[in-house]
Amino acid sequence: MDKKVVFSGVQPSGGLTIGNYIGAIKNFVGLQEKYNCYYCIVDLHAITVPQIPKDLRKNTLEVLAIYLASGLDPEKCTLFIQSHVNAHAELTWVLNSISYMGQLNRMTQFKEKSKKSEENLNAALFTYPVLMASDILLYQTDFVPVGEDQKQHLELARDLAERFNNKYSETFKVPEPLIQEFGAKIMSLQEPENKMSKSDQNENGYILILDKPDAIRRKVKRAVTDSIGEVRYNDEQLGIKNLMNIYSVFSGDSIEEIENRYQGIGYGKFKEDVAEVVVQGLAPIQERYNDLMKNKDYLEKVYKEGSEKANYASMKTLRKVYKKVGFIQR
Ligand code: ATP
Ligand code: LTN
Repeated sequence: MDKKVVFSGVQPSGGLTIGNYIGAIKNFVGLQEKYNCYYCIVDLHAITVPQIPKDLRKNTLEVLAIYLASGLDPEKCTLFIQSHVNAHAELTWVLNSISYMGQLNRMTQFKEKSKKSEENLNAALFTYPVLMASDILLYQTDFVPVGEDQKQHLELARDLAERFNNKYSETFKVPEPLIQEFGAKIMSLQEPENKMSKSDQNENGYILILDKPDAIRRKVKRAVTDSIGEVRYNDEQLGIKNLMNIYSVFSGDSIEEIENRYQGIGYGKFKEDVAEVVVQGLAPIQERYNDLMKNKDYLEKVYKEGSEKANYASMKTLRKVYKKVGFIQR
């Protein structure tokens, strides 16, 4: 009955990359056996950058189908769409009232994304982390599995929980990040000093979970490496290091095994093998994905049942919050 709670979310802001898969979704699957897990498709977050409505709808279902195809089971965890659960936007408003502009201004993701938005910077991009804190805190979450890039946002969620608890009395559980040691940051294939990102202008920088085998082979072949010519795991060879991480995650082989296997063998053969393990690893997910996308009724059933469960759980917390801040009960 008293299982610990896990919460995480993925934005439907475009095709998901193997970075999203390795850093986040793959780990969601194991956690559903032991914890009470909520996995959300955060469409409210997605509109902090411009979206085409028709694509947003399509991408939202796509994330749900990828969740399911990766092994998330709606009998074991709650899968839902953020905009279907009103409490997320409502708690954000309350938490905005205790958020400091200065702290939000220091968020790396805000600084980076605001550089990219040329003219009118929108306010939602600024309060993005407050919405993320609301997602997490509504479910009295214990653990939040995310990639390395979300660490700072999680710190903010913890701060807001503590600040609210101190101001109004104990209300929120203070969540812990779950960031794996390995694969928490998959890098761009073109600029291995930057994270692999689905919003990258250059499509050779990322591999999508739904990329066709030929595309995967082509992208890995073009991946930036170095002139050293040895498959070794170190920070002088960021491109190779990244490919080794990817290889290791998809094959299950250790870094040491990979180093030994490719001693004295050039990058050409290594890259071919990396591409092959990725192709093989993604094939069953792609197959299940294609079947699921043919069954829209099933997808609808999953997200409707999910939002009912999420609504119930989140309203419990929101009611407490409203009472504590002094709103009259409806
Ligand atoms: P964008 O790249 O468009 O800014 P994103 O992929 O970072 O978006 P989300 O889709 O919300 O944003 O990310 C979902 C999860 O995937 C998060 O837990 C995030 O930390 C993780 N993630 C994203 N990119 C990587 C990566 N390159 N390596 C590891 N984990 C990643
Ligand atoms: N900001 C996250 C996505 C996200 C999230 C969350 C992750 C939104 N709400 C709650 C964990 C918990 C990102 O990866 N870009």
